[in-house]
Parts: sequence; structure tokens; C-alpha cells
Amino acid sequence: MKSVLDNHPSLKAEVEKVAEVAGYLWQKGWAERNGGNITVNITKFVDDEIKALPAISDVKQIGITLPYLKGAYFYCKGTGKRMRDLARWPMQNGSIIRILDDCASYVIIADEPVQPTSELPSHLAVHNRMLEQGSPYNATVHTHPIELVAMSHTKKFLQKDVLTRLLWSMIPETKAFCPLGLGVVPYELPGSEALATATMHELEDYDVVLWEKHGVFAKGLDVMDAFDQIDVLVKSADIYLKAKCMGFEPDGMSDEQMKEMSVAFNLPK
Ligand code: 2HA
Ligand code: ZN
Repeated sequence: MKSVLDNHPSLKAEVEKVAEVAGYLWQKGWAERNGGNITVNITKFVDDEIKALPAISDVKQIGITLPYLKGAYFYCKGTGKRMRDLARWPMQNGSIIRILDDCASYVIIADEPVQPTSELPSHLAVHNRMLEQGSPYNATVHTHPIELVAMSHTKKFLQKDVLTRLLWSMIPETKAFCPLGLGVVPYELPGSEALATATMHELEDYDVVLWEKHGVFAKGLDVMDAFDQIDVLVKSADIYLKAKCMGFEPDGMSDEQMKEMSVAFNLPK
């Protein structure tokens, strides 16, 4: 079947990155059934030929007005679609959308009329904010990492920066590669406006936020960057849990060792 990716190699490479990450999410056990979403701003890969493509869906309302998204293009995972299927067939389990000039609606333009993720308003609201800030970030990822969700089931880990401090202290690379740490959003209904608003608020200070008893939401330069930040946090969570399973509370790196890391890597906190 003909695909818009066929004669757009840089766009193809970007969508293939999404497919690669979708495969990782499934293999790691973070993406049961249709769990999780990925949205990538692909506007910079769009040429006149893609701009001229006709809509293959009705005009759909986003539900909010997002002024910085005027004329932007996104690759979005489809609603109800499985990450493990997207890994093999990204254009049958996701689609490319164009935001219309009213900044409040969109159409699907390629390859098939796959309806985007149920969390589209929150993903697009985050993209809108990133563009408003002139941020170089292009990707948002939501997934259900087992260890981090398990840790979100106790109030002590939901206090500001308690989990950040603990996870950073498990292995030096976590602070180096997730230098802003992990924000926390108290439980809200999946897909709700309250969840979107609270997520936006936490993303002012963090690249990755934990949704209590649900999952994580990350933003990144591209989909790999967003995945890597989640991955290093989960690595730390896993080390913590393995130590606990061996019957002891891990010491963690000392404050001095953490400070030394911040200086050596020129980290913000
Ligand atoms: O799209 O994970 O939170 C499936 C979800 C919603
Ligand atoms: Zn979810």
C-alpha cells in the first residue's frame, strides 16, 4: 500500500523511531493492550506536497483552542490501538493530523483515517505550551511502567521530590540523564481535563511526571529522548525494589556524591 512515508525519508525515519519506542514499551511490559500514547510534532518534516494533501476525515474538534499549533502537523498513536501493533505497522495504528487555522480543530491527512489517541487534548496542550516557550521539544510519551506505578501506591513517595531524590541516588546516570527529576500528579480520571491541567502544571518544572496509580507522562526532544528519561528512572526504581526484595533498604548515594555529580555534569539542581 502507498504511504506518505515512501517519498519522505526524514519523516519516515521519525515515524520509525516512534515504532521502535512502541516496541520497547511493549517489551518492557509498560504497554498492556492499548495502554499509553505517543504524539510527535512532525511539522519540520512537512513539505509542500504534504501540505497539499486533502483531508481524509471530517473536521474534528480538539475541545480546546491552542494558538501555537496553527498549521502544525502531528503523528499520533490511534485510540484503542496497541503499542505492539504500532511497532510493526505505525501507519495502520497511528495517523498524521493537520491542525486547522482556528487552532481548535484538526483533520487526518495520512495514511488512513485512524482516530488519534483519547489523550489527544492533553498531548496537544503540552505541545502548545512547548511551542509557546520556544522549547526544542517535539515528543510526548505516556506509558505505564510497573515499578514506578507500584511506587506511586504509597503517599510517602508522592511528596514533592521524595521519589526524585531516591531515584537519583540509586545509580549516578539517573541524575545525569533525567536532570529535572520526576514530578508527581495526584490521581485523576484518565483522559480528564483535570489530569491534563495538573500534568501541564508539573511539566513547567519537570520533563517526566508520575500519574499516581496510573503511569508516567514525559516530554523530550524526540520520542527516543522522552523514552530514555523514563527508562533511567525505571532502572533506578528497579534497583530500589531489588534491594528491598533482598531484604534491606538501599543506602543510596550520599548527598556529597550527588552534589559532586551535579558539579561534574553541570546539572541544574
Ligand atoms: O490510551 O493509557 O491513559 C490509553 C491510556 C490512557
Ligand atoms: Zn494510561
